[in-house]
Amino acid sequence: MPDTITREAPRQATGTAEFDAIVIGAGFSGLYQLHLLRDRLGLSVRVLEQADGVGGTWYWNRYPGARCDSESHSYCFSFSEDLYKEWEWTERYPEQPEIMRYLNWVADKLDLKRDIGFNTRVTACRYDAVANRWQVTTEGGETLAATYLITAVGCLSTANVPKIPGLESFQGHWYHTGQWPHEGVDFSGLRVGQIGTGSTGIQAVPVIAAQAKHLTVFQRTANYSVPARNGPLSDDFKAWTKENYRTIREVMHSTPNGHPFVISDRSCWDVSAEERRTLYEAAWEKGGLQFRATFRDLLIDKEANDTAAEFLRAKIREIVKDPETAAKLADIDHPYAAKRPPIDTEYFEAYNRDNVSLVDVRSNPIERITPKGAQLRDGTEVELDIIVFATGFDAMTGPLLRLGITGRDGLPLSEAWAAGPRTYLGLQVAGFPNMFTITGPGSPSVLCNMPIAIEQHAEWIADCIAHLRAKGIARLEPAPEAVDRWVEHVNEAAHATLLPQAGHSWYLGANVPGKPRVFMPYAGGMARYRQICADVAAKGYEGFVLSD
Ligand code: NA7
Repeated sequence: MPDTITREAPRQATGTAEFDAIVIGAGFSGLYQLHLLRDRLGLSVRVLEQADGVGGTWYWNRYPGARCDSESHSYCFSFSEDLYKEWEWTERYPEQPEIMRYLNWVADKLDLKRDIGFNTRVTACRYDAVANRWQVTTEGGETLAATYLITAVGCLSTANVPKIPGLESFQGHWYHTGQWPHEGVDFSGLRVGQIGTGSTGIQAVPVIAAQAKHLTVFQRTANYSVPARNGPLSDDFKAWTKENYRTIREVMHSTPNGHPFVISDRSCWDVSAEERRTLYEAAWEKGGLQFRATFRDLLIDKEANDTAAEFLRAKIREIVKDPETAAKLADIDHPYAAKRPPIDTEYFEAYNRDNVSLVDVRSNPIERITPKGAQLRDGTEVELDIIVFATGFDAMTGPLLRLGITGRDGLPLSEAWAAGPRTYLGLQVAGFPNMFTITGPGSPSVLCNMPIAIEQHAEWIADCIAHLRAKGIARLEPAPEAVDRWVEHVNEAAHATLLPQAGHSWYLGANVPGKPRVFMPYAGGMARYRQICADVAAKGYEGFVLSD
C-alpha cells in the first residue's frame, strides 16, 4: 500500500459536503478504515455514526453480563505492534465497558474522532452514475457525497424484537439487550422475564438472577454452553502476549476462525471413547470457544459431533439439580456449534437458584403480552415487572438494508437482495459501483474472531482504492457471473459443514419472520478466504469490472 499522498480538503460548492470516501459506522471497522484511508492513502474521509460515541455494536450492547467471547488478547487490533503492546487487558474475556475504553483509547491515539460525525444517522445512500459519486443523506438533513462508500455497520446491530401481540399494553418496562439503557436497569425486588437463550441470554441470566426477585427464562431452543472460565489475567500472561505478539498474530491469520488457538488435527475417531472423554473433560475445564477445537471433524462429521453434543448434554444434567428443568435445557435439537456456541459464567448453575424458573415456549408459546406479564398458550399468566428481549438481531443484512441504499438505475439494495444477499467476496454488490461492505454477507465475518476479519477487509479495501487511484480507474464493481460463482461457493462451503443443520439459526436468517433463508457467512475458513481475496487482487481484481 503506498504511503502517500496529500489530503484533499472537502469541497462545499452546492451545500453538499464532498469527500473522497464516506464510511458508515464507528466501531472496530469504521475506525480502522478511517485510519487507513486518511492516514495511509491521504484521502478526505468522513465517518458517519448514529451514536454519540465510538464503539459500534459494543456501544449499544450494554446488557447485564455483556462480555466478548473472544479472548481479550485476540479481540483487539493487531495491525500495529505498538498499539497491541501498549494496551493492557484485565480479564480473559473483555467486558463491554473495557472494550469501550479500548476503542476510545484507539480513536484518541490515532486522532480519529475529528473526522467522525456523531449523532448522525444515515437515511439514504444513492449512487449518481453521471457524477460517479455516492450521495448520502442523514436524518438531520445533511447531504454528503464521495467517490467511495464503505459500510462499516457491523453484523449484529439491528435489534430483533419479536412482534408479540399486546406488548404495547404491558404496564412494566421492556428492553432489548442490544439497545440497553446507558444508565442501566435496576432489577432489585422485581419479577423479570427474559426471552431468548442465545449467547446474550446465556450471559445475562446469572447476572439478572443475582439481583431480581424472580427471573423467568422463556426458552424456545435449548442451547449448548461451555464455561468461559473468565478471570483476571496474570502479569505473566500479559507479558507473554506482548513477547509473542508475532506468533499470536500468525496463529490468528492461519486458522479458519481467526482465534489464537489451533484446531486439533486429530479426528474424534483416532482415539478411544475413554480418551475422548478425557480430552472433552480437559477442554471443559479449560473453557471457552476452544472446546470446538478438540477434534478437527466436529463441524463436518455428524457422528463425531454427537460425541461432543452428548458430553455437553450430560454436563447440563449433572449441573442442574431439578430433573425436569435439566431435561428441558438438555433437549437440544441441533449439532453442537451449528449455531453460534455460547460460553458462560454459571449459566446452568443459575437454574439451581430458588428465584429462577424455566418455561419451554416451544411447547407452550407466549400467546400475548398482557398489561401484567406474559400469557402462555396453556392459559398460564406469568406476572412480570420487566421483560428482557435477548432475542438477537436481524443479522448481517439488516444493518445494510436499513441504510436506504440505491445503486445504478435506482436499484434498491432491498430489491437486489430480495431473495437473499448476493455479493462477490462479501465485499461488493453488482450494480453498486465503488461501494464496499466490511464483513458483508458472503464473507467469514461472524464465523471468525471479528477484529481479524475486519482488519483483512479494511486493508483489502484500502489497497483496492489505492490501486484504482494509482491507475486512474473510476469505477469498480463485480461482474454478475463472479457474484453467481461466489454465491454458489458460499453455499457449497456451508454445506460441507454441519452449520446448515441448525435450521433456525440466524446464520440462515431464520430468526426473522419473512427473511429469505440463505446461509450468509462464508464457512470456508478465514485463512482460505484471505488467500482468495489476495489472489483476486493479484490477478488485477479478477471478477470485477474496472471502468473509466
Ligand atoms: P441469538 O443467538 O439470535 O439468540 C436469540 C435468542 O432469542 C434465541 O434463543 C432465540 O430462539 C430467541 N428468540 C428469538 N425470537 C424469539 C421469539 N419470538 N420467541 C422466543 N424466543 C425467541 O442472539 P444473541 O443476542 O444471543 O447472540 C447474537 C450474537 O451476538 C452471538 O451469536 C454472538 O456472536 C454475539 P431460537 O434459537 O431462534 O429458537
